[in-house]
Amino acid sequence: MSPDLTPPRYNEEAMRARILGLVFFVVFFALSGRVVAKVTITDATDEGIACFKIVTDTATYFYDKAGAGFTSMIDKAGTDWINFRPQGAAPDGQSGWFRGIPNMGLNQFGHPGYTGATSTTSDAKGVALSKVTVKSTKGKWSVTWEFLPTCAMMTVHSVAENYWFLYEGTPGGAVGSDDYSYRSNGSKAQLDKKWAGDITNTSGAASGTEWIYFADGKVDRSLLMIHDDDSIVDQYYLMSPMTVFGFGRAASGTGRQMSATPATLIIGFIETRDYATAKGQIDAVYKDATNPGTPTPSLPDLRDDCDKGIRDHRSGSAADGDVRAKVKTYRNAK
Ligand SMILES: [Ca+2]
Ligand SMILES: [Ca+2]
Ligand SMILES: [Ca+2]
Repeated sequence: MSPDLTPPRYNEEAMRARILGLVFFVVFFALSGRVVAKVTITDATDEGIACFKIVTDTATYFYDKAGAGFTSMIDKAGTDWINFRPQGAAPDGQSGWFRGIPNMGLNQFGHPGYTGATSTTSDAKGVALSKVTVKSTKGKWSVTWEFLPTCAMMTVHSVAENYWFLYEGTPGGAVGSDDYSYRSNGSKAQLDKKWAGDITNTSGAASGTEWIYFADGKVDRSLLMIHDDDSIVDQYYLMSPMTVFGFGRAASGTGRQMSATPATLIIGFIETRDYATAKGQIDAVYKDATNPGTPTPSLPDLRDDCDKGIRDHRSGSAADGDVRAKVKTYRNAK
């Protein structure tokens, strides 16, 4: 047998690399065992209307295909926070027909119960996915909804006329005197109190946006809406028994004040009503939805990238820092 002429220093480095590789594998497979959040889309009927039903970890959404708006937004406890009801002598007003999200183009588009929009998805039905995308169009109106485990985000591509983003619904199943909202300027208001004025953002959460959440008085949960920051008036009032909130809603009347495209609206549930706690959750939802500057890679892609990084590290072609970064990215995405 020939003697090993490899310098001792080389062997030390090779051993160190092997140990590091082993550590990364242990960390990687420990992380791989965690549950991956998923989103599924199916065709369904809600309130007698043809919808997409999108089920996520935090909410179940029913999206009216022809109306391009939500008939229902159901929380983990099975409670509907919209309660759109088209039955009865339509229009059934604030007890049903007026309700919905985003209700963006009055008598035109983006409202449950409206007709004429075409909504499509190219995602597989009934299959767990990391994200689901639905596109809706009607004439010049064009939007895309992306459904993630934590929220749903609409991007408005084009509009036929001025619009607003409304929440007309029932926090916690019904509006109560114990329900309230918090805005990103720190203002709290009971839901029987009217107010108007552009929402600023002094919260430090989801900067570059203006946001509001509607808290139920009994359940520690809130419905969140995040919109691009602007200087356009926003308004809330109670049209009992439903909320009327609008980004871009004039202080009185039905003047729709927004015209910008592209524009975004994010909606979702947060599992708190406390302002300090909500800020952290809202920031996380916003980062999740936007991941600024980079496209959102799928979890399987991140996992493959992580796996490749570990292999490269073991073969000596990847630096410690690189493979650590890949593991961290994968872990954060989960
Ligand atoms: Ca309530
Ligand atoms: Ca603003
Ligand atoms: Ca505004």
